[in-house]
Amino acid sequence: MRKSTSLFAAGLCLVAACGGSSATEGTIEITANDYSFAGVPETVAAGSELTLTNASAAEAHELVVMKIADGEERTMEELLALPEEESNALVEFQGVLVALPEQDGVNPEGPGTSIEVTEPGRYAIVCFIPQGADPAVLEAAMTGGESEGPPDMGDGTPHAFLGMVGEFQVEG
Ligand SMILES: [Cu+2]
Repeated sequence: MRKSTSLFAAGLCLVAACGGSSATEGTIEITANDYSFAGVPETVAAGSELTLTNASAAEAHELVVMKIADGEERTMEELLALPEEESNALVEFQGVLVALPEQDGVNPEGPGTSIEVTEPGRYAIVCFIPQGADPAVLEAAMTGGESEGPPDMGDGTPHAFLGMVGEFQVEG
């Protein structure tokens, strides 16, 4: 019965023009550049899926999606500047897609090429891959299977600190 209720709600939405809400829904295609995300809507409808396309020919990028704690109003810059344990306690990991240069993002830990956002709230997207990391090392780690620990991606500045962050709101 849930299904028919939501269909009914969608019908109402059409008639009432949805009160001017402009939440983007469906599949949201985010593009990674060196070093920023493009195509990030301000508001996203709950149940939408995020995908990642890497437009860079040189760098690998990732899309880490985190839900920010309700009531948290500091900017992404302020949250990133906090000690790691403190910022970790303020966010809830939702998923990650990794994209090699000029490729689409895939879940490095299993099947899947998208991340669904279901709960309303404020979300952060971040890329933590270090600047200058060798995409071949990352690719080997993703396809290897017998990797021990995280791949050695060098000690470059994580892209997040070069501006590769974004945020959006999920509306129920
Ligand atoms: Cu990146």
